[in-house]
Formats: sequence, C-alpha cells, structure tokens
Amino acid sequence: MFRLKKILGMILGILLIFSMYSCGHSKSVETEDDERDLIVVGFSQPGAESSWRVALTDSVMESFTEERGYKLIYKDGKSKQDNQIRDIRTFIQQGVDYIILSPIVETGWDTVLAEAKAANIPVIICDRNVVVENESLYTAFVGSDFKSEGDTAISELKKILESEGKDSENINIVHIQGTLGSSAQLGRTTALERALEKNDNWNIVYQDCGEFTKAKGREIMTQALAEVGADNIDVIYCENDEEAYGAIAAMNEAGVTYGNDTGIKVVSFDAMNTALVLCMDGQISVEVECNPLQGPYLYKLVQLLEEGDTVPKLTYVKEQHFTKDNLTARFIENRKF
Ligand code: GYE
Repeated sequence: MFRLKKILGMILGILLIFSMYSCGHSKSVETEDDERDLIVVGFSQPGAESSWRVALTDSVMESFTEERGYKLIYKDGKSKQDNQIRDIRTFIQQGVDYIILSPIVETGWDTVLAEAKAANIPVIICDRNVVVENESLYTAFVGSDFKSEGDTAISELKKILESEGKDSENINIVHIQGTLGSSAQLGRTTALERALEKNDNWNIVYQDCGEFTKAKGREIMTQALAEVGADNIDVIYCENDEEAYGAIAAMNEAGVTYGNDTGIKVVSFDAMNTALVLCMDGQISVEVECNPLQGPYLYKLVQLLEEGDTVPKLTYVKEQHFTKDNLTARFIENRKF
C-alpha cells in the first residue's frame, strides 16, 4: 500500500513537473516566435523642430504597428547630424531589418550608409534626400520634390503680384531660409534664386537662416523690420510654416500690415492646417503643401522588399498648393495635418 501511494505520488509529481514545464516551455516559444516574427524598423528623425515633422513621425508610427507585424524603434537626432549617425550605428548593432532615415542635411552620410550596407540592412531615405558618392548605399528615397515646390510658390506669387498690378514694380523680398544644407532648404532656395535671375525687378533685401522654427522666424523678421523697414518689404518667402508663424508674430507686434491686397505678401511651405486657416483669411498669400503623410508610402516599399520585389529608387509624394481662392473651412477641417 505504502509502495503504491509512493508510486502514485511519483507519477503525479512527474506529471506536474511535465505540465509546468510544457506550459512554461510553450509560452516561452510563443514569445520568442512573436519577437522573431516582428520586422524591426529603425527610424531616425533629425529632430522635432516643426509640427510638420511631428506629423511625419505620427504617420510612420501609424504605418509600422505591431498589429501589422512591425516593431518600430524611433530616434530623435535633436537637430544634430552626429546624433543621427550615432542612432544609425545603434540600429546596425541592434541588427534591425530596415532603417528609415530622414537626413537633417544632404551630405556626410557615405560612411555610415556603407556600414549599413555591409551589415545587409536596407536603408530607405525619407522626406529630405542625401547626396552620396555611390547611390547603391541606400535602397530608395520617398519624399518631396523641393525644387518643384519652390517653382510652384514662385508662379503663384507672380500671379498674385500681377493681379495687384505690381508685376513691373520693384519687389523687395525677405528670405527666411530653412536649415542650411537640407534638401528642403536647397530646393526652395534654388527656386527663388532662379526667379531672381529671371525678374530684374525682384531683390532680396534681407536673408537669414530660420532653422525651420517659429522662434527664429520671429527673430529674423523683427530684425528685418528694424533694418529694412516695413515700407521697403513686399514679400516674405518663408521656407516653412513655423517660420511664417514667427514672421507673422513679429509683424503683429510691430503693427505691420500683411496679406492680400495692401500688405506684405507671405509665401510659405508645408500647408499645415493652422497655416491654411491664415491663408483662407488672406493673411498668408501662398501655401505650397509639403506632404508629411509618408508612412503609407514607406510601408508599401518595405512590403515589396519583404516579398523580394524590386522597388523604385525615387518616389515623390503627392502635393498640392493653396491660395485664398481654393480653400474652404470644411476642406481644412477634414484634412489630416
Ligand atoms: O518643410 C519643415 C520641416 O524636411 C520637408 O522640415 C521637411 C521640412 C518641412 O521642419 O517644416
């Protein structure tokens, strides 16, 4: 009897250990499987200087979700290229499956991109582009055609000046540039420079780098008003909306008239909803859209790569432009950014 009890006890014990082991074991296998199945994407952003960039971050995060089988690692470069380079190196060490890079400036990426290539990690450049010696250092680019955005801004501005009968007058321009060396700055500045070459009556009366921020835009405009005087300014060409908000704040402070008809014309890029309201009211004369909803484009590219397909080297996102004439409150309300 004692022996039977002992044997039964041993059998129960073995069963218990076995069931504990098998539960624990199958659970840990599941977790490992879950993690192994997730495709890991490292996303390096240059900073969070504008609401546009926040919209880009949100769009990428909404596209690469765990439900869709992705793990996204987001890094903010705090407006320094060195930080971005360090972040990419961290991604390489972590062995991520893909890297998405929104580069603060165009040059200086060859070495780190070669390191990613040596580690067999495809890099997709997004938003702004890079200039590298060997284009095979990255897999694809998704973003904007900044030169074409600039050309659109110029042709819309010309139409407005013509409609106000100012096309043959002297046009004095304050130029607030974006982060120097970034594709967004280079493309938008090139368009303005070409326009200056073609229009002898256009002059730049003040120019400085606003780093794509409201604070800098305000500072530069305050300075321009003090040095040049509001009466000698016809146009402010801001390379993004944050700078335009800053320039407008400076003009409000100084009691300067701006906007359609009699005031200084404000030209801006991004077309964030807040700026579109100002445009609908005639305070900003031209808004050229820069589309931050790039997550779905990036997602599609990664899906293609996962399936072993080839991807286009260059994809421009869809963009439009606005003046007072093609905006309604309903359109702005329904917009995502
Ligand atoms: O216009 C600006 C942002 O690179 C297109 O960067 C982007 C620009 C955008 O900070 O608002």
